[in-house]
Amino acid sequence: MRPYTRETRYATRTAGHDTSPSNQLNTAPPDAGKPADANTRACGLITAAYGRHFMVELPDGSRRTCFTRGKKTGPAVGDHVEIALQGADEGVIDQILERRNLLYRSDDARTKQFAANVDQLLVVIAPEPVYSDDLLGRALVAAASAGIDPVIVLNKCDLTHSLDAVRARLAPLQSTGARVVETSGAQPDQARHDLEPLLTGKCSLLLGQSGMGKSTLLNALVPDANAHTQEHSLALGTGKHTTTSTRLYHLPNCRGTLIDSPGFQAFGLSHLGQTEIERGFPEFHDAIEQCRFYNCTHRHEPGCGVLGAIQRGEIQTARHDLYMRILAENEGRSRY
Ligand SMILES: Nc1nc2c(ncn2[C@@H]2O[C@H](COP(=O)(O)OP(=O)(O)O)[C@@H](O)[C@H]2O)c(=O)[nH]1
Ligand SMILES: [Mg+2]
Ligand SMILES: [Zn+2]
Repeated sequence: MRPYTRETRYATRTAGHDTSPSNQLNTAPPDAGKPADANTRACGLITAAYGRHFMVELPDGSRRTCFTRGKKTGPAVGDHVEIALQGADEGVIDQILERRNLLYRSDDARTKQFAANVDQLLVVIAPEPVYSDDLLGRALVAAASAGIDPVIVLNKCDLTHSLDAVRARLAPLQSTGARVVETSGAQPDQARHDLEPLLTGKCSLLLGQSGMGKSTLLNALVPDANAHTQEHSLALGTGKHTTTSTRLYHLPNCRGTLIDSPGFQAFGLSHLGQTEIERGFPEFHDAIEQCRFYNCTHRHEPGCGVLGAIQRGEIQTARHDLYMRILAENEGRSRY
């Protein structure tokens, strides 16, 4: 096992509000009066999640396949957990230590956790295949609501014939303050040069539609990622190389971690209330100050500052449409 620098990895529990669907597992407390035994218990970091199986990395760099007992939503990649050791290489996850944040999506039917304790969200887009403004906007709203800094990574910049068009498409978002970094995973040295300064000392999550080049960027930044993926898959009994689960990698060239996730086709945000949704639309903020009603929903109210700004061309109709769709999801859910 390759030794890692670990000065930041097992940070002490940080105070903060509980943003998770469930932060605690349903398990019995350790025997009263008996101190936690270093030989039977340990804290670790979730580096892969696959159903109810998890890969947990311990402070000495060893890894264990772990299970949860409860039926509730379990740990996410990036979670620090307390485990009961079992045998030479297994364990049971007893507790999820307090999370700084949790990025997840949700619809009426279910919640899908992306990762926990994330410093930075890298939303990967590309000129080809055509990316979705709806999904990009949703990822930015999710990041804002979880208190995670977003960066839009415009990949495949070597596709120069379609680059200007995609830059023009991004300009309105950029003018709202969204940060865009251009790179090309097809040129690994260039990708490392472009991205490593962003990644140093942080836990970053790669998110994006499939085909945008997430795996290519991961392989540029973590050259042995494929080997790690296979190692994980074998230990978790999931058979061959799989791209269907989320995994955490340590960056070999700079201090930091990178979480790779499968692509997504949907990004429901039905768990977000109006105030949280608004936070993801920074260009609304000044206009909201002008709304006549303090509880304005910016849909149809007279004297709405947001609707006024749209009329004057200061806010894009497409962005307001996205806001309305997310708000409708939230209201649809709260009816049940
Ligand atoms: N031209 C070009 N193609 C790329 C680049 N990055 C990835 N690709 C190609 O885009 C396709 C999808 O890449 P992949 O990394 O699998 O995307 P993912 O689904 O987001 O993981 C593959 O055929 C890659 O070779 C890039 O920077 N430039
Ligand atoms: Mg991929
Ligand atoms: Zn309003």
